[in-house]
Amino acid sequence: MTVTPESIDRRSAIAALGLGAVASVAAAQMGQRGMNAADTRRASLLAAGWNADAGEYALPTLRYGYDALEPHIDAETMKLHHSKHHAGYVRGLNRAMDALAKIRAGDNSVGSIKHWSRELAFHGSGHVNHVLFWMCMAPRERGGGGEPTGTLQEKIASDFGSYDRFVDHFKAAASSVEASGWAWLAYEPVADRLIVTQAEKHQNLFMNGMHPLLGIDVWEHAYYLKYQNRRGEYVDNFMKVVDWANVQRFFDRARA
Ligand code: MN3
Repeated sequence: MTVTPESIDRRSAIAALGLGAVASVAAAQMGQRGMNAADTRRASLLAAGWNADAGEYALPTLRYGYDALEPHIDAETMKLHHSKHHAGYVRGLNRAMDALAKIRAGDNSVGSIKHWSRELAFHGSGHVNHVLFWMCMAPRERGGGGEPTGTLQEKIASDFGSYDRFVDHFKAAASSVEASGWAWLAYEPVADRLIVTQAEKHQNLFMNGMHPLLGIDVWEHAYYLKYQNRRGEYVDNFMKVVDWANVQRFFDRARA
């Protein structure tokens, strides 16, 4: 493959955005199913939201059907959320990347860099957050719900006091995000500490350097069709479909 400044930019972006964790988790699972190395790499990047053949970000296919998280997350919400909202962030991210490349090439005014940088942060974070969000959930018959086990369980108990205290903190964070945003369980590697935090919109208030592990989307598009203004009830139901095995994998990779 020819390495161009453009491809370096995109590869750097995908690493910085935190999608490497998803790609590596997906690659491990695909490798176990007997795919060859080249196909595993292509498919795992696609699972992380990057189409290597087209050289652009892409909407990943969900690992489960739109109705698989019923009754906790309804099929209509899942379909709109994935096929319309997430797809829109993918388009916006590719558009911003293209516009910035044109500016570097001299085809666009540098005066628009501020605008496109903001678009990049918003749509890029929107894309990454949703890739992680879908990976953080699973139907009950495929391991969704329950509680974490192993080193993540131990770390949660040590950093939050207990799993129940973590859940109280996480739910309070998710319930109190002002307007549209997210709550995250994240890992801060310098202090070797788990943190619960919020983000407004997709990216504001998030601390650089943290590795996102478990995120809940609390934009109204994530729950309003079923739960209307009852965000707390949505958060309770989200906890019943958390894929703790994948969250553990993100934790392992963040700590590696
Ligand atoms: Mn969303």
